[in-house]
Amino acid sequence: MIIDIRQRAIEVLENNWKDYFTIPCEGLYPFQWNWDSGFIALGWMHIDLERAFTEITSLLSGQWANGFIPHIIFHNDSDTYFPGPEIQASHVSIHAPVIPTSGITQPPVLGFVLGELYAFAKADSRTLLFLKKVYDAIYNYHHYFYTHRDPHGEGLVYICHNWESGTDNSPVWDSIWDTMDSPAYDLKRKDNLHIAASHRPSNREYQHYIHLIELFKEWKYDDALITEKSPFLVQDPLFNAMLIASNESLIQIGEILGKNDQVAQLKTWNTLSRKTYNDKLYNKELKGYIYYDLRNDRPINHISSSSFTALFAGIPDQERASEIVSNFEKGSFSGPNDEYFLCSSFNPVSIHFDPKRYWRGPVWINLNWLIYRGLKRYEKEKLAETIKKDTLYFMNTYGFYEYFDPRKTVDAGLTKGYGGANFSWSAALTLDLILNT
Ligand code: 2M8
Repeated sequence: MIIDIRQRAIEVLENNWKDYFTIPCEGLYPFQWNWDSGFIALGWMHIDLERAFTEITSLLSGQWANGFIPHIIFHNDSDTYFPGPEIQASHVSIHAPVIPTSGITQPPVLGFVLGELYAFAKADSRTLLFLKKVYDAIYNYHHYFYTHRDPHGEGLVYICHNWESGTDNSPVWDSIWDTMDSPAYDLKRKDNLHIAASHRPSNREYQHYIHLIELFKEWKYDDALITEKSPFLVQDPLFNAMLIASNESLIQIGEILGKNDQVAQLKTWNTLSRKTYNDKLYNKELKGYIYYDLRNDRPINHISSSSFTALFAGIPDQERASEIVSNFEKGSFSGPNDEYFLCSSFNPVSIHFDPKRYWRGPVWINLNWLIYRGLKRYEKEKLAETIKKDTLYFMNTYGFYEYFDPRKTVDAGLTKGYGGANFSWSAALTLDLILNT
Protein backbone atom coordinates (compact mmCIF):
# COMPACT_ATOMS: atom_id res chain seq x y z
CA MET A 1 0.00 0.00 0.00
CA ILE A 2 2.73 2.45 1.04
CA ILE A 3 4.89 1.73 -2.04
CA ASP A 4 1.85 2.23 -4.21
CA ILE A 5 0.90 5.62 -2.82
CA ARG A 6 4.52 6.70 -3.04
CA GLN A 7 4.70 5.85 -6.74
CA ARG A 8 1.45 7.66 -7.44
CA ALA A 9 2.72 10.74 -5.63
CA ILE A 10 5.93 10.73 -7.69
CA GLU A 11 3.87 10.48 -10.89
CA VAL A 12 1.83 13.54 -9.91
CA LEU A 13 4.97 15.59 -9.33
CA GLU A 14 6.60 14.36 -12.55
CA ASN A 15 3.50 15.29 -14.57
CA ASN A 16 3.31 18.76 -13.01
CA TRP A 17 7.04 19.45 -13.54
CA LYS A 18 7.59 22.00 -16.35
CA ASP A 19 11.36 21.81 -17.03
CA TYR A 20 12.40 24.08 -14.14
CA PHE A 21 9.38 24.55 -11.86
CA THR A 22 6.25 22.69 -10.77
CA ILE A 23 2.68 23.90 -11.29
CA PRO A 24 0.13 23.22 -8.50
CA CYS A 25 -2.13 21.40 -10.99
CA GLU A 26 -3.04 21.36 -14.68
CA GLY A 27 -5.66 23.83 -15.89
CA LEU A 28 -6.77 25.34 -12.58
CA TYR A 29 -3.32 26.65 -11.53
CA PRO A 30 -0.96 26.57 -14.54
CA PHE A 31 1.92 28.80 -13.27
CA GLN A 32 4.46 28.72 -10.43
CA TRP A 33 2.98 29.64 -7.03
CA ASN A 34 5.11 30.80 -4.09
CA TRP A 35 4.17 28.72 -1.06
CA ASP A 36 3.14 25.77 -3.25
CA SER A 37 6.72 25.64 -4.50
CA GLY A 38 8.06 25.60 -0.96
CA PHE A 39 5.96 22.54 -0.09
CA ILE A 40 6.61 20.95 -3.46
CA ALA A 41 10.37 21.25 -2.90
CA LEU A 42 9.89 19.08 0.21
CA GLY A 43 8.46 16.37 -2.04
CA TRP A 44 11.22 16.69 -4.66
CA MET A 45 13.78 16.43 -1.86
CA HIS A 46 12.82 12.75 -1.48
CA ILE A 47 12.98 12.04 -5.21
CA ASP A 48 15.62 14.29 -6.74
CA LEU A 49 17.48 16.88 -4.64
CA GLU A 50 18.49 18.93 -7.70
CA ARG A 51 14.85 19.45 -8.57
CA ALA A 52 14.14 20.70 -5.05
CA PHE A 53 16.93 23.26 -5.50
CA THR A 54 15.76 24.23 -8.99
CA GLU A 55 12.18 24.71 -7.77
CA ILE A 56 13.41 27.34 -5.31
CA THR A 57 15.86 29.10 -7.63
CA SER A 58 13.11 29.36 -10.27
CA LEU A 59 10.84 31.01 -7.72
CA LEU A 60 13.61 33.42 -6.75
CA SER A 61 13.99 34.48 -10.39
CA GLY A 62 10.76 36.43 -9.80
CA GLN A 63 12.07 38.28 -6.72
CA TRP A 64 11.73 42.08 -6.81
CA ALA A 65 14.62 44.50 -6.21
CA ASN A 66 13.21 45.42 -2.77
CA GLY A 67 13.32 41.78 -1.57
CA PHE A 68 9.62 41.04 -2.13
CA ILE A 69 8.81 37.57 -3.57
CA PRO A 70 5.50 37.46 -5.50
CA HIS A 71 2.81 34.84 -5.13
CA ILE A 72 2.79 33.87 -8.83
CA ILE A 73 5.67 33.81 -11.33
CA PHE A 74 4.48 33.72 -14.93
CA HIS A 75 7.35 31.76 -16.54
CA ASN A 76 4.99 30.38 -19.15
CA ASP A 77 1.88 31.32 -21.15
CA SER A 78 -1.51 29.85 -20.36
CA ASP A 79 -5.09 30.94 -20.97
CA THR A 80 -6.67 28.64 -18.38
CA TYR A 81 -6.27 30.97 -15.35
CA PHE A 82 -7.80 34.27 -14.30
CA PRO A 83 -6.32 36.73 -13.33
CA GLY A 84 -3.26 36.28 -15.55
CA PRO A 85 -0.17 38.52 -15.98
CA GLU A 86 -1.99 41.28 -17.85
CA ILE A 87 -4.34 41.87 -14.89
CA GLN A 88 -1.64 41.55 -12.22
CA ALA A 89 0.66 43.92 -14.18
CA SER A 90 3.80 43.80 -12.02
CA HIS A 91 5.58 46.09 -14.52
CA VAL A 92 3.86 49.15 -12.95
CA SER A 93 6.19 48.78 -9.94
CA ILE A 94 9.69 50.24 -10.11
CA HIS A 95 10.93 47.18 -8.16
CA ALA A 96 9.60 44.42 -10.44
CA PRO A 97 11.89 42.16 -12.52
CA VAL A 98 11.56 41.63 -16.28
CA ILE A 99 9.71 38.35 -15.86
CA PRO A 100 5.98 39.01 -15.25
CA THR A 101 4.77 38.24 -11.73
CA SER A 102 1.92 39.12 -9.44
CA GLY A 103 2.33 42.09 -7.07
CA ILE A 104 1.17 40.36 -3.87
CA THR A 105 2.89 37.58 -1.91
CA GLN A 106 2.06 34.42 0.08
CA PRO A 107 2.96 32.91 3.48
CA PRO A 108 6.79 32.99 3.77
CA VAL A 109 7.62 29.29 3.93
CA LEU A 110 10.94 29.43 2.08
CA GLY A 111 13.11 29.96 5.17
CA PHE A 112 11.88 26.84 6.94
CA VAL A 113 12.01 24.90 3.67
CA LEU A 114 15.75 25.63 3.66
CA GLY A 115 15.83 24.28 7.21
CA GLU A 116 14.07 21.09 6.11
CA LEU A 117 16.46 20.66 3.16
CA TYR A 118 19.43 21.11 5.46
CA ALA A 119 18.12 18.60 8.01
CA PHE A 120 17.41 16.05 5.29
CA ALA A 121 20.46 16.46 3.06
CA LYS A 122 23.26 18.07 5.04
CA ALA A 123 25.56 15.16 4.25
CA ASP A 124 25.26 15.89 0.51
CA SER A 125 27.96 18.37 -0.58
CA ARG A 126 25.53 20.13 -2.92
CA THR A 127 23.31 21.24 -0.02
CA LEU A 128 25.62 23.78 1.58
CA LEU A 129 26.50 25.25 -1.83
CA PHE A 130 22.81 25.69 -2.55
CA LEU A 131 22.12 27.28 0.84
CA LYS A 132 24.99 29.74 0.28
CA LYS A 133 23.54 30.64 -3.09
CA VAL A 134 20.01 31.45 -1.90
CA TYR A 135 20.44 32.58 1.72
CA ASP A 136 20.74 36.34 1.12
CA ALA A 137 17.73 36.40 -1.20
CA ILE A 138 15.49 34.83 1.43
CA TYR A 139 16.93 37.00 4.19
CA ASN A 140 16.11 40.04 1.99
CA TYR A 141 12.53 38.79 1.72
CA HIS A 142 12.25 38.87 5.52
CA HIS A 143 13.96 42.27 5.63
CA TYR A 144 11.30 43.52 3.20
CA PHE A 145 8.53 42.36 5.56
CA TYR A 146 9.93 43.94 8.70
CA THR A 147 10.77 47.23 6.97
CA HIS A 148 7.62 47.62 4.82
CA ARG A 149 4.78 45.74 6.47
CA ASP A 150 5.05 46.42 10.17
CA PRO A 151 3.97 50.07 10.42
CA HIS A 152 3.88 50.15 14.25
CA GLY A 153 7.15 48.21 14.70
CA GLU A 154 5.30 45.45 16.59
CA GLY A 155 7.03 42.45 15.06
CA LEU A 156 3.81 41.34 13.32
CA VAL A 157 3.62 41.92 9.58
CA TYR A 158 0.44 42.55 7.64
CA ILE A 159 -1.12 41.00 4.58
CA CYS A 160 -3.03 43.31 2.23
CA HIS A 161 -4.97 40.75 0.17
CA ASN A 162 -6.82 37.54 0.99
CA TRP A 163 -4.70 35.81 -1.68
CA GLU A 164 -1.66 36.62 0.47
CA SER A 165 -3.09 34.54 3.32
CA GLY A 166 -3.11 31.34 1.23
CA THR A 167 -6.52 30.63 2.81
CA ASP A 168 -8.25 32.75 0.22
CA ASN A 169 -11.95 32.30 0.82
CA SER A 170 -11.93 31.95 4.60
CA PRO A 171 -15.00 33.35 6.44
CA VAL A 172 -12.45 35.47 8.33
CA TRP A 173 -12.40 37.89 5.39
CA ASP A 174 -16.20 38.39 5.32
CA SER A 175 -16.08 41.25 7.83
CA ILE A 176 -13.56 43.04 5.62
CA TRP A 177 -15.62 42.64 2.46
CA ASP A 178 -18.45 44.28 4.42
CA THR A 179 -16.32 47.44 4.71
CA MET A 180 -15.65 47.58 0.95
CA ASP A 181 -17.78 48.93 -1.83
CA SER A 182 -16.08 47.25 -4.79
CA PRO A 183 -17.37 47.87 -8.33
CA ALA A 184 -19.53 45.12 -9.86
CA TYR A 185 -16.91 44.13 -12.46
CA ASP A 186 -17.94 41.67 -15.13
CA LEU A 187 -15.13 39.16 -14.58
CA LYS A 188 -14.16 36.40 -16.97
CA ARG A 189 -13.45 33.83 -14.28
CA LYS A 190 -11.83 30.57 -15.34
CA ASP A 191 -11.78 28.67 -12.03
CA ASN A 192 -15.47 27.83 -12.34
CA LEU A 193 -14.84 26.24 -15.73
CA HIS A 194 -12.64 23.68 -13.97
CA ILE A 195 -14.41 23.29 -10.61
CA ALA A 196 -18.08 23.38 -9.47
CA ALA A 197 -19.05 26.95 -8.59
CA SER A 198 -20.49 25.73 -5.28
CA HIS A 199 -16.96 24.72 -4.21
CA ARG A 200 -15.36 28.07 -5.13
CA PRO A 201 -15.69 31.74 -4.02
CA SER A 202 -18.74 33.74 -5.14
CA ASN A 203 -18.63 36.34 -7.94
CA ARG A 204 -19.04 39.11 -5.39
CA GLU A 205 -16.00 37.86 -3.50
CA TYR A 206 -13.98 37.81 -6.74
CA GLN A 207 -14.98 41.43 -7.34
CA HIS A 208 -13.40 42.34 -3.99
CA TYR A 209 -10.26 40.34 -4.82
CA ILE A 210 -9.86 42.15 -8.15
CA HIS A 211 -10.73 45.53 -6.72
CA LEU A 212 -7.80 45.28 -4.32
CA ILE A 213 -5.47 44.45 -7.22
CA GLU A 214 -6.84 47.43 -9.18
CA LEU A 215 -6.14 49.74 -6.23
CA PHE A 216 -2.60 48.42 -5.79
CA LYS A 217 -1.89 48.94 -9.50
CA GLU A 218 -3.19 52.51 -9.27
CA TRP A 219 -0.63 52.96 -6.44
CA LYS A 220 2.07 51.21 -8.52
CA TYR A 221 2.36 48.55 -5.80
CA ASP A 222 3.94 51.19 -3.55
CA ASP A 223 4.06 49.76 -0.02
CA ALA A 224 3.73 53.14 1.71
CA LEU A 225 0.49 53.85 -0.17
CA ILE A 226 -0.81 50.33 0.49
CA THR A 227 -0.09 50.78 4.22
CA GLU A 228 -1.84 54.14 4.21
CA LYS A 229 -4.90 53.29 2.15
CA SER A 230 -5.56 49.59 1.58
CA PRO A 231 -9.00 48.57 2.92
CA PHE A 232 -7.51 45.12 3.61
CA LEU A 233 -4.66 45.19 6.17
CA VAL A 234 -4.59 42.17 8.46
CA GLN A 235 -2.14 40.48 10.85
CA ASP A 236 -2.73 36.84 10.02
CA PRO A 237 -1.71 34.00 12.41
CA LEU A 238 -0.59 31.61 9.65
CA PHE A 239 1.44 34.20 7.76
CA ASN A 240 3.23 35.39 10.89
CA ALA A 241 3.80 31.83 12.15
CA MET A 242 5.48 30.98 8.83
CA LEU A 243 7.65 34.08 9.14
CA ILE A 244 8.67 33.18 12.70
CA ALA A 245 9.43 29.55 11.80
CA SER A 246 11.40 30.73 8.77
CA ASN A 247 13.35 33.25 10.89
CA GLU A 248 14.27 30.36 13.16
CA SER A 249 15.66 28.31 10.25
CA LEU A 250 17.48 31.30 8.78
CA ILE A 251 19.13 31.84 12.19
CA GLN A 252 20.25 28.20 12.30
CA ILE A 253 21.58 28.20 8.73
CA GLY A 254 23.05 31.71 9.05
CA GLU A 255 25.11 30.48 12.00
CA ILE A 256 26.48 27.64 9.87
CA LEU A 257 27.27 30.03 7.00
CA GLY A 258 28.84 32.68 9.26
CA LYS A 259 26.22 35.35 8.48
CA ASN A 260 26.71 37.11 11.82
CA ASP A 261 24.99 40.44 11.12
CA GLN A 262 21.94 38.81 9.55
CA VAL A 263 21.67 36.30 12.40
CA ALA A 264 21.76 39.10 14.99
CA GLN A 265 19.02 40.99 13.14
CA LEU A 266 16.86 37.87 12.73
CA LYS A 267 17.13 37.14 16.45
CA THR A 268 15.98 40.67 17.32
CA TRP A 269 13.03 40.42 14.95
CA ASN A 270 12.04 36.99 16.14
CA THR A 271 12.08 37.81 19.85
CA LEU A 272 9.68 40.71 19.28
CA SER A 273 7.52 38.73 16.84
CA ARG A 274 7.03 35.84 19.25
CA LYS A 275 6.15 38.16 22.11
CA THR A 276 3.61 40.26 20.20
CA TYR A 277 2.10 37.17 18.58
CA ASN A 278 1.41 35.73 22.04
CA ASP A 279 0.28 39.02 23.59
CA LYS A 280 -1.88 40.32 20.77
CA LEU A 281 -3.29 37.35 18.88
CA TYR A 282 -4.23 34.87 21.62
CA ASN A 283 -7.92 34.54 22.53
CA LYS A 284 -8.32 32.61 25.77
CA GLU A 285 -12.04 31.95 25.39
CA LEU A 286 -11.59 30.48 21.92
CA LYS A 287 -8.40 28.69 23.00
CA GLY A 288 -6.52 29.77 19.93
CA TYR A 289 -4.76 32.48 17.96
CA ILE A 290 -7.00 34.88 16.08
CA TYR A 291 -6.56 37.60 13.44
CA TYR A 292 -6.14 41.35 13.83
CA ASP A 293 -7.68 43.84 11.40
CA LEU A 294 -5.08 46.60 11.37
CA ARG A 295 -7.07 48.88 9.06
CA ASN A 296 -10.12 48.97 11.33
CA ASP A 297 -8.15 48.41 14.53
CA ARG A 298 -10.13 45.43 15.81
CA PRO A 299 -9.51 41.74 16.46
CA ILE A 300 -11.25 39.26 14.16
CA ASN A 301 -12.31 36.63 16.65
CA HIS A 302 -12.33 33.48 14.55
CA ILE A 303 -10.44 30.23 14.93
CA SER A 304 -9.33 28.47 11.76
CA SER A 305 -6.71 25.85 10.91
CA SER A 306 -4.31 28.81 10.51
CA SER A 307 -4.64 29.38 14.27
CA PHE A 308 -2.92 26.07 14.99
CA THR A 309 0.19 26.72 12.87
CA ALA A 310 1.63 28.67 15.83
CA LEU A 311 2.57 25.20 17.15
CA PHE A 312 4.79 24.63 14.10
CA ALA A 313 6.72 27.80 14.93
CA GLY A 314 6.99 26.97 18.65
CA ILE A 315 5.12 30.12 19.65
CA PRO A 316 2.99 29.09 22.68
CA ASP A 317 4.45 27.73 25.90
CA GLN A 318 3.61 24.13 26.82
CA GLU A 319 0.61 25.10 28.95
CA ARG A 320 -0.94 27.22 26.22
CA ALA A 321 -0.18 24.51 23.65
CA SER A 322 -2.21 22.03 25.72
CA GLU A 323 -5.08 24.50 25.88
CA ILE A 324 -4.94 24.90 22.10
CA VAL A 325 -4.97 21.19 21.34
CA SER A 326 -8.11 20.74 23.42
CA ASN A 327 -9.84 21.88 20.20
CA PHE A 328 -8.86 18.46 18.80
CA GLU A 329 -9.96 16.33 21.75
CA LYS A 330 -13.74 16.26 22.00
CA GLY A 331 -13.50 19.92 21.06
CA SER A 332 -14.80 22.11 18.26
CA PHE A 333 -12.51 20.79 15.51
CA SER A 334 -12.83 17.07 16.31
CA GLY A 335 -16.53 17.27 17.28
CA PRO A 336 -17.63 15.98 20.70
CA ASN A 337 -17.81 12.43 19.31
CA ASP A 338 -15.00 12.58 16.77
CA GLU A 339 -17.40 13.46 13.94
CA TYR A 340 -14.73 15.27 11.93
CA PHE A 341 -11.51 14.27 10.28
CA LEU A 342 -8.69 16.59 11.29
CA CYS A 343 -8.27 19.35 10.47
CA SER A 344 -11.11 21.45 9.06
CA SER A 345 -9.94 24.75 7.62
CA PHE A 346 -12.64 26.56 9.56
CA ASN A 347 -14.26 26.01 12.92
CA PRO A 348 -16.99 23.34 12.38
CA VAL A 349 -19.23 24.74 15.11
CA SER A 350 -19.36 28.16 13.43
CA ILE A 351 -22.40 29.16 11.37
CA HIS A 352 -19.94 30.13 8.60
CA PHE A 353 -18.53 26.61 8.31
CA ASP A 354 -19.04 25.13 4.83
CA PRO A 355 -17.51 21.63 4.46
CA LYS A 356 -17.34 21.80 0.65
CA ARG A 357 -16.31 25.30 -0.20
CA TYR A 358 -12.69 26.30 -0.72
CA TRP A 359 -11.06 27.32 2.59
CA ARG A 360 -14.41 27.64 4.43
CA GLY A 361 -14.28 24.17 5.99
CA PRO A 362 -12.57 21.44 3.93
CA VAL A 363 -9.31 19.77 5.01
CA TRP A 364 -6.11 20.92 3.24
CA ILE A 365 -2.99 18.79 3.28
CA ASN A 366 -0.44 21.58 3.68
CA LEU A 367 -2.19 22.81 6.82
CA ASN A 368 -2.37 19.24 8.11
CA TRP A 369 1.36 18.81 7.51
CA LEU A 370 2.12 22.03 9.44
CA ILE A 371 -0.16 21.04 12.33
CA TYR A 372 1.24 17.50 12.40
CA ARG A 373 4.76 18.87 12.73
CA GLY A 374 3.59 21.38 15.32
CA LEU A 375 2.03 18.64 17.44
CA LYS A 376 5.26 16.64 17.24
CA ARG A 377 7.20 19.70 18.37
CA TYR A 378 5.08 19.75 21.57
CA GLU A 379 5.27 15.96 21.95
CA LYS A 380 1.54 15.52 21.36
CA GLU A 381 2.34 12.21 19.70
CA LYS A 382 -1.12 10.64 19.79
CA LEU A 383 -2.82 13.61 18.16
CA ALA A 384 0.01 13.94 15.65
CA GLU A 385 -0.57 10.32 14.62
CA THR A 386 -4.32 10.96 14.28
CA ILE A 387 -3.75 13.84 11.92
CA LYS A 388 -1.24 11.82 9.90
CA LYS A 389 -3.67 8.90 9.75
CA ASP A 390 -6.54 11.13 8.58
CA THR A 391 -4.33 12.72 5.92
CA LEU A 392 -3.14 9.39 4.53
CA TYR A 393 -6.71 8.06 4.65
CA PHE A 394 -7.80 10.82 2.24
CA MET A 395 -4.84 10.21 -0.05
CA ASN A 396 -5.30 6.45 -0.14
CA THR A 397 -9.07 6.61 -0.56
CA TYR A 398 -9.49 9.49 -3.00
CA GLY A 399 -6.06 10.37 -4.42
CA PHE A 400 -4.16 13.66 -4.40
CA TYR A 401 -7.01 16.17 -4.48
CA GLU A 402 -6.72 19.79 -3.47
CA TYR A 403 -9.13 19.56 -0.47
CA PHE A 404 -11.41 17.08 1.32
CA ASP A 405 -14.72 16.91 3.17
CA PRO A 406 -14.09 16.78 6.96
CA ARG A 407 -17.45 15.16 7.89
CA LYS A 408 -17.13 11.48 8.75
CA THR A 409 -20.91 11.17 8.48
CA VAL A 410 -20.92 11.86 4.73
CA ASP A 411 -17.59 10.21 3.92
CA ALA A 412 -19.03 6.79 3.07
CA GLY A 413 -21.16 8.33 0.31
CA LEU A 414 -18.30 10.19 -1.39
CA THR A 415 -16.19 9.02 -4.32
CA LYS A 416 -13.85 11.98 -4.78
CA GLY A 417 -12.03 14.78 -3.04
CA TYR A 418 -12.73 18.41 -3.97
CA GLY A 419 -11.00 21.07 -6.10
CA GLY A 420 -8.15 20.20 -8.45
CA ALA A 421 -7.07 16.57 -8.89
CA ASN A 422 -3.41 15.50 -9.05
CA PHE A 423 -2.51 18.42 -6.85
CA SER A 424 1.21 18.89 -6.31
CA TRP A 425 1.49 19.83 -2.63
CA SER A 426 -0.89 17.00 -1.66
CA ALA A 427 1.48 14.57 -3.41
CA ALA A 428 4.68 16.22 -2.15
CA LEU A 429 3.65 16.39 1.49
CA THR A 430 2.28 12.84 1.43
CA LEU A 431 5.77 11.75 0.37
CA ASP A 432 7.26 13.71 3.24
CA LEU A 433 4.76 12.29 5.75
CA ILE A 434 5.62 8.75 4.67
CA LEU A 435 9.37 9.11 4.20
CA ASN A 436 10.55 11.74 6.68
CA THR A 437 10.42 9.85 9.94
C1 2M8 B 1 -5.37 29.07 -4.30
O1 2M8 B 1 -5.24 30.44 -4.63
C2 2M8 B 1 -5.25 30.96 -5.96
C3 2M8 B 1 -4.79 32.41 -5.86
O2 2M8 B 1 -3.49 32.46 -5.34
C4 2M8 B 1 -6.58 30.91 -6.66
O3 2M8 B 1 -7.57 30.42 -6.09
O4 2M8 B 1 -6.64 31.34 -7.81
C5 2M8 B 1 -5.08 28.96 -2.80
O5 2M8 B 1 -5.47 27.71 -2.29
C6 2M8 B 1 -3.60 29.21 -2.53
O6 2M8 B 1 -3.27 28.97 -1.19
C7 2M8 B 1 -2.72 28.33 -3.43
O7 2M8 B 1 -1.37 28.69 -3.28
C8 2M8 B 1 -3.12 28.46 -4.91
C9 2M8 B 1 -2.39 27.47 -5.81
O8 2M8 B 1 -2.47 26.19 -5.28
O9 2M8 B 1 -4.53 28.24 -5.06
